[in-house]
Amino acid sequence: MNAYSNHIFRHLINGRLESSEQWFDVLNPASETVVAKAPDATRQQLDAAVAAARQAQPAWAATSLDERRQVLKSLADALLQHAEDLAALITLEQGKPLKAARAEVTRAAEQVVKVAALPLENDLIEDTDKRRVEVTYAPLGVVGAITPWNVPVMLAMPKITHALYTGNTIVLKPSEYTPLNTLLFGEWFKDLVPPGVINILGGGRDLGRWISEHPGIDKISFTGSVATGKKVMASAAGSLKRVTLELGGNDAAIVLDDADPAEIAPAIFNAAFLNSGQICMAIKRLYVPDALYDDMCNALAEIARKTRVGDGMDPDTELGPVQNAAQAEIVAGILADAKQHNGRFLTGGERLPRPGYFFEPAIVADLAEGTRVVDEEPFGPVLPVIRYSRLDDAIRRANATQLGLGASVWSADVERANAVARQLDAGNVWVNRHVGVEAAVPFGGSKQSGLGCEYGIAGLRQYQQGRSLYLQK
Ligand code: TXE
Repeated sequence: MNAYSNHIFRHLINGRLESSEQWFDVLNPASETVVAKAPDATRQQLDAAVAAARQAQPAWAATSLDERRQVLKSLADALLQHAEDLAALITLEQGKPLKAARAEVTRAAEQVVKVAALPLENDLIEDTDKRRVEVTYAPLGVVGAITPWNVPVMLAMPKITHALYTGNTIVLKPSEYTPLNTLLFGEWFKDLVPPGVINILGGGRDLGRWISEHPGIDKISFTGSVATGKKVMASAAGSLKRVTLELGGNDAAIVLDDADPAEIAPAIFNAAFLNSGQICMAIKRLYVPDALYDDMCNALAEIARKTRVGDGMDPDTELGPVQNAAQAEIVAGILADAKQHNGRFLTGGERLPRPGYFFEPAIVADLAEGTRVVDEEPFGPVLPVIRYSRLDDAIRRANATQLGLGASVWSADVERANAVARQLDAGNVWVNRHVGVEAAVPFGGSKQSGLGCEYGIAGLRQYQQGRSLYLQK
């Protein structure tokens, strides 16, 4: 039993909480027991949500930016007001430590306000005696948003914010692994926005596909795997929907030979193992020069040994479980492959023999490209430390992947690090840090890590249709 066992989670459609014909179990990844049941939307319920969103959109678009800012602020306030309840539910269904769940809620609320403070102005291209050329921006209409299970609130709220701030309405589907938090805040949002402006539906892959295909939806904002992102794009092609895709990463971090391993190890460890490695822009490959290799491996292993793995509800826990059984299988397969290739495990390497999807954080040395742990995104608590002899070779290897979400360079000499940073092919490149999204800065991936971006003016523009106006004087 938990605080939500008897809670009836419902869809939010046209300003009303609606029940379902079918339900599915949502599991706690720390115990593999049922947290609660989630409603599974029918096609008719999706149609009703899309119709409501379409109907509500013109009036919503007619409100002023300031009014929309106020409404968005009220959503952020609702999250903060119920932060403890929401954080507890995130931990129950997602697994992360309660402290991290609280931080997710607070950060999501802050980002709502910051994104809704960005200026949304027309662009003036020319203003002469003869003519005025300007670009105006209108909402697209109805946005379909599909979110994953790793940081459910932190990924859903920006989609709501981008859509609403730019005058669109939204139909949102959270992951079937972690739908409860999103359905819960739907209950609080119900009376804070006009009916139909925000619609939230529980459901799985079928519902995701129906949303991607739906002719009444104008744009899809998707965060998830590369494989599913491609399917979404194919489904969206039918009505030539706009798409923003935020997909997986296999982020490289390159340590330069002047860095101090002991000093940088905590930040590198955190950026690799945060949320048990289940962050799209976590460090997933660490390139270290010969001279520092052993020291870097040992410094990371020392932190890993001290890190407490357990149920996120336990206040001592620093790393929770992997979120679901399928992901645990992927991680176990990648660990087995690393062993087969004679990877040297300084720590970790096994799934823990107890209920829940737990792994000790694994630091793996002596492997290179051609192994799954280096070539694929584990999305779990494992980091390969890869040796290099020449910096140009490390840069080439860091870039030699079909993914390009983030990358970073670590050095005591920032000038030198900046020069390397400029050579890394990724949507987001950091120096002496890794991971992080700022409201004013576009966040997107290069190559197969995504399409388009969110955040910043550029991110907001993706929710708008530009119109080039050639006005005569
Ligand atoms: O993601 P999916 P999964 C990566 C990570 C992980 C892998 C699989 O590598 O191992 O993805 O995770 C909905 N049309 N990331 O299986 O399938 C689905 O219901 C439309 C990276 O959970 O991409 C869910 O709401 N929608 C990532 C959402 O897509 C469909 C975070 C994501 O599910 C659909 C999480 C379809 N055909 C995992 N099929 C990141 N970028 O942060 C499924 N969905």
